[in-house]
Amino acid sequence: MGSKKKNLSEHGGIHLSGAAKIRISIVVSEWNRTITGSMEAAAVKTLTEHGINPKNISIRLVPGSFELPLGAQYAIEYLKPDAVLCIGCIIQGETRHFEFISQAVSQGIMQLNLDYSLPVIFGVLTTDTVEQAEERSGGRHGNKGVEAAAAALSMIALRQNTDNS
Ligand code: DLZ
Repeated sequence: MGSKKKNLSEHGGIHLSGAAKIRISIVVSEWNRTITGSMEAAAVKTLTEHGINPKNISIRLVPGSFELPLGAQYAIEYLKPDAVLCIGCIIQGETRHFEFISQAVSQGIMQLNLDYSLPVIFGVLTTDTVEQAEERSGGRHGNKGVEAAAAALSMIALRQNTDNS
Protein backbone atom coordinates (compact mmCIF):
# COMPACT_ATOMS: atom_id res chain seq x y z
CA MET A 1 0.00 0.00 0.00
CA GLY A 2 3.02 2.34 0.26
CA SER A 3 2.95 5.24 -2.19
CA LYS A 4 5.76 7.52 -3.26
CA LYS A 5 4.06 10.53 -1.75
CA LYS A 6 4.06 8.88 1.66
CA ASN A 7 7.72 7.92 1.57
CA LEU A 8 9.78 10.32 3.66
CA SER A 9 12.94 8.67 2.29
CA GLU A 10 12.64 11.12 -0.60
CA HIS A 11 13.76 14.08 1.41
CA GLY A 12 15.08 16.60 -1.11
CA GLY A 13 13.21 19.62 0.22
CA ILE A 14 14.58 20.13 3.74
CA HIS A 15 15.77 23.74 4.23
CA LEU A 16 17.88 23.70 7.37
CA SER A 17 19.99 26.54 8.78
CA GLY A 18 23.13 26.05 10.88
CA ALA A 19 23.19 22.28 10.44
CA ALA A 20 26.70 21.99 11.90
CA LYS A 21 25.43 23.12 15.33
CA ILE A 22 22.32 20.95 15.43
CA ARG A 23 22.36 18.24 18.07
CA ILE A 24 20.53 14.95 17.54
CA SER A 25 20.00 12.10 20.00
CA ILE A 26 19.21 8.64 18.73
CA VAL A 27 17.70 6.13 21.15
CA VAL A 28 17.79 2.59 19.81
CA SER A 29 16.11 -0.60 20.99
CA GLU A 30 18.39 -3.63 21.37
CA TRP A 31 15.45 -5.96 20.73
CA ASN A 32 15.65 -7.12 17.07
CA ARG A 33 19.09 -5.54 16.99
CA THR A 34 20.03 -6.55 13.45
CA ILE A 35 17.07 -4.59 12.15
CA THR A 36 17.41 -1.62 14.50
CA GLY A 37 21.14 -1.54 13.71
CA SER A 38 20.38 -1.10 9.99
CA MET A 39 17.91 1.65 10.78
CA GLU A 40 20.39 3.37 13.10
CA ALA A 41 23.14 3.32 10.45
CA ALA A 42 20.77 4.68 7.79
CA ALA A 43 19.61 7.44 10.12
CA VAL A 44 23.17 8.53 10.91
CA LYS A 45 24.05 8.52 7.20
CA THR A 46 21.03 10.68 6.35
CA LEU A 47 21.81 13.14 9.13
CA THR A 48 25.45 13.56 8.12
CA GLU A 49 24.46 13.91 4.44
CA HIS A 50 22.43 16.93 5.56
CA GLY A 51 25.41 18.52 7.30
CA ILE A 52 24.92 17.31 10.87
CA ASN A 53 28.31 16.94 12.58
CA PRO A 54 28.84 13.30 13.67
CA LYS A 55 30.15 14.68 17.00
CA ASN A 56 26.70 16.15 17.60
CA ILE A 57 24.92 12.81 17.19
CA SER A 58 24.59 10.82 20.40
CA ILE A 59 23.42 7.23 20.38
CA ARG A 60 22.01 5.45 23.43
CA LEU A 61 20.71 1.87 23.60
CA VAL A 62 17.66 0.73 25.55
CA PRO A 63 16.67 -2.94 26.11
CA GLY A 64 13.44 -2.92 24.07
CA SER A 65 11.01 -0.58 22.37
CA PHE A 66 8.98 -0.24 25.56
CA GLU A 67 11.94 1.64 27.06
CA LEU A 68 12.24 4.10 24.14
CA PRO A 69 10.11 6.90 25.67
CA LEU A 70 12.07 6.98 28.93
CA GLY A 71 15.37 6.71 27.05
CA ALA A 72 14.25 9.66 24.94
CA GLN A 73 13.28 11.60 28.06
CA TYR A 74 16.74 11.03 29.57
CA ALA A 75 18.28 12.24 26.31
CA ILE A 76 16.12 15.38 26.28
CA GLU A 77 16.86 16.23 29.90
CA TYR A 78 20.59 15.46 29.99
CA LEU A 79 21.80 16.00 26.42
CA LYS A 80 19.54 18.90 25.33
CA PRO A 81 19.19 17.81 21.70
CA ASP A 82 17.27 19.62 18.95
CA ALA A 83 15.47 16.37 18.13
CA VAL A 84 15.38 12.75 19.24
CA LEU A 85 14.97 9.73 17.00
CA CYS A 86 13.46 6.67 18.64
CA ILE A 87 14.37 3.55 16.71
CA GLY A 88 12.77 0.20 17.40
CA CYS A 89 11.23 -2.86 15.81
CA ILE A 90 8.19 -4.58 17.24
CA ILE A 91 7.23 -7.84 15.56
CA GLN A 92 3.85 -9.47 15.98
CA GLY A 93 4.06 -12.68 17.97
CA GLU A 94 1.67 -15.18 19.47
CA THR A 95 1.00 -12.97 22.50
CA ARG A 96 -0.69 -9.61 22.95
CA HIS A 97 2.69 -8.04 23.79
CA PHE A 98 2.65 -6.50 20.30
CA GLU A 99 -0.44 -4.37 20.92
CA PHE A 100 0.57 -3.40 24.46
CA ILE A 101 4.10 -2.40 23.51
CA SER A 102 3.18 -0.64 20.24
CA GLN A 103 0.48 1.43 21.86
CA ALA A 104 2.52 2.32 24.93
CA VAL A 105 5.49 3.37 22.82
CA SER A 106 3.54 5.49 20.35
CA GLN A 107 1.65 7.24 23.13
CA GLY A 108 4.79 7.77 25.20
CA ILE A 109 6.62 9.27 22.24
CA MET A 110 3.72 11.56 21.31
CA GLN A 111 3.52 12.75 24.92
CA LEU A 112 7.20 13.72 24.84
CA ASN A 113 6.72 15.71 21.61
CA LEU A 114 4.05 17.86 23.21
CA ASP A 115 5.42 18.04 26.77
CA TYR A 116 8.85 19.22 25.61
CA SER A 117 7.77 20.95 22.37
CA LEU A 118 10.52 19.00 20.67
CA PRO A 119 10.56 16.61 17.70
CA VAL A 120 10.70 13.08 19.12
CA ILE A 121 10.41 10.86 16.09
CA PHE A 122 8.58 7.53 15.97
CA GLY A 123 11.11 5.46 14.04
CA VAL A 124 9.55 2.20 15.13
CA LEU A 125 8.65 -0.62 12.78
CA THR A 126 5.51 -2.54 13.74
CA THR A 127 5.27 -5.56 11.48
CA ASP A 128 3.70 -9.00 11.34
CA THR A 129 6.94 -10.78 10.39
CA VAL A 130 10.72 -10.47 10.45
CA GLU A 131 10.67 -10.44 6.63
CA GLN A 132 8.43 -7.36 6.58
CA ALA A 133 10.78 -5.65 9.03
CA GLU A 134 13.79 -6.52 6.84
CA GLU A 135 12.04 -5.07 3.81
CA ARG A 136 11.62 -1.78 5.69
CA SER A 137 15.12 -1.57 7.15
CA GLY A 138 17.15 -1.56 3.96
CA GLY A 139 15.08 -3.83 1.72
CA ARG A 140 12.60 -3.22 -1.04
CA HIS A 141 10.45 -0.88 1.05
CA GLY A 142 13.31 1.48 1.91
CA ASN A 143 14.64 2.17 5.37
CA LYS A 144 12.59 3.58 8.22
CA GLY A 145 15.83 4.98 9.70
CA VAL A 146 16.17 7.31 6.70
CA GLU A 147 12.57 8.40 7.14
CA ALA A 148 13.05 9.03 10.85
CA ALA A 149 16.11 11.21 10.23
CA ALA A 150 14.34 13.11 7.45
CA ALA A 151 11.31 13.69 9.69
CA ALA A 152 13.53 15.07 12.48
CA LEU A 153 15.32 17.46 10.13
CA SER A 154 12.02 18.58 8.58
CA MET A 155 10.61 19.39 12.01
CA ILE A 156 13.75 21.31 13.04
CA ALA A 157 13.51 23.27 9.77
CA LEU A 158 9.82 23.93 10.45
CA ARG A 159 10.65 25.32 13.89
CA GLN A 160 13.38 27.52 12.40
CA ASN A 161 11.01 28.83 9.73
CA THR A 162 8.26 29.42 12.28
CA ASP A 163 10.69 31.34 14.53
CA ASN A 164 11.72 33.56 11.61
CA SER A 165 8.26 34.42 10.39
C1 DLZ B 1 8.92 -8.41 25.51
C2 DLZ B 1 9.09 -7.93 24.10
C3 DLZ B 1 8.47 -8.65 23.04
C4 DLZ B 1 7.62 -9.86 23.24
N1 DLZ B 1 8.64 -8.26 21.77
C5 DLZ B 1 9.38 -7.15 21.53
C6 DLZ B 1 9.54 -6.70 20.18
O1 DLZ B 1 9.08 -7.31 19.21
N2 DLZ B 1 10.27 -5.57 19.99
C7 DLZ B 1 10.81 -4.83 21.02
O2 DLZ B 1 11.43 -3.79 20.77
N3 DLZ B 1 10.69 -5.27 22.30
C8 DLZ B 1 10.01 -6.39 22.57
N4 DLZ B 1 9.87 -6.83 23.85
C9 DLZ B 1 10.65 -6.15 24.93
C10 DLZ B 1 9.93 -4.93 25.52
O3 DLZ B 1 10.00 -3.83 24.62
C11 DLZ B 1 10.62 -4.51 26.85
O4 DLZ B 1 11.98 -4.29 26.63
C12 DLZ B 1 10.44 -5.53 27.94
O5 DLZ B 1 9.10 -5.87 28.12
C13 DLZ B 1 11.00 -4.98 29.29
O6 DLZ B 1 10.27 -3.84 29.71
